Amino acid sequence: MRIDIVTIFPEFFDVLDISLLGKARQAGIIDLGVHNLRDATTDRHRTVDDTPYGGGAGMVMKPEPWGKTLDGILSADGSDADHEKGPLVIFPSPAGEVFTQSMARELSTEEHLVFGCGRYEGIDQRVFDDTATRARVRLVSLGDYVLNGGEVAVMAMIEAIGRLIPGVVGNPHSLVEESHEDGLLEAPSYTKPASWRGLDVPPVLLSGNHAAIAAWRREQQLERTRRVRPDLLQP
Ligand code: 6GU
Repeated sequence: MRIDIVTIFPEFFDVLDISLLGKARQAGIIDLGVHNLRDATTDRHRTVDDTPYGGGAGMVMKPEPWGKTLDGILSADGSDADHEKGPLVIFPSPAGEVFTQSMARELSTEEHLVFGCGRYEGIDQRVFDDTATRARVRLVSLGDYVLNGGEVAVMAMIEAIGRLIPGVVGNPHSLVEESHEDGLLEAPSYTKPASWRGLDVPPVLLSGNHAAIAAWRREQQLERTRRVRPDLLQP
């Protein structure tokens, strides 16, 4: 998968060199490009924002540097009028659709993702409208709270998506038994020692009875989900 990120803080993404995703890049599974939005400015101060039309607090990101940067990324991929295929452009935004495990799974099958990180009060609306004439565009939110910019959100999305790409996580079975894959929270986990600080591992897990263990885990998942996230159990 090819991933391009547009940001005014390219150093933010230096950490993608390490850990699981760093290995995936070395293995050629993920090809990452980070683009500094300010490289597409023409003035001495490398200005990327301006005051909002109609007034109001804060600053809005100007369209021209976005247009120039996205033109370069999208034309390199031969994107054209056929936007069923080609790159998918994602703008992290608290005004977007909520990112979920099923969205991560869907996005992990894309060939080319482009993330546009906004800062300040947002990006000029025409950047979304213009990009949508050439590519699929989605606004995506991590949840109902506000971050200062899209960078942290993009980091979270790339980690969630990247680990679902075949070959990135060593043991694919570890992806099956985790929270949200079956619509429930995961069961608690234990390892040795069997007793620690007076706390014992639930005896069923030491029983060797695989059917009983599976039933216990299922019950734990249901109990946890009912208690912490009843919204997940609504039809
Ligand atoms: Cl994707 N961006 C920003 N700026 N704030 C957010 C968010 C995204 N998701 C939740 N809050």
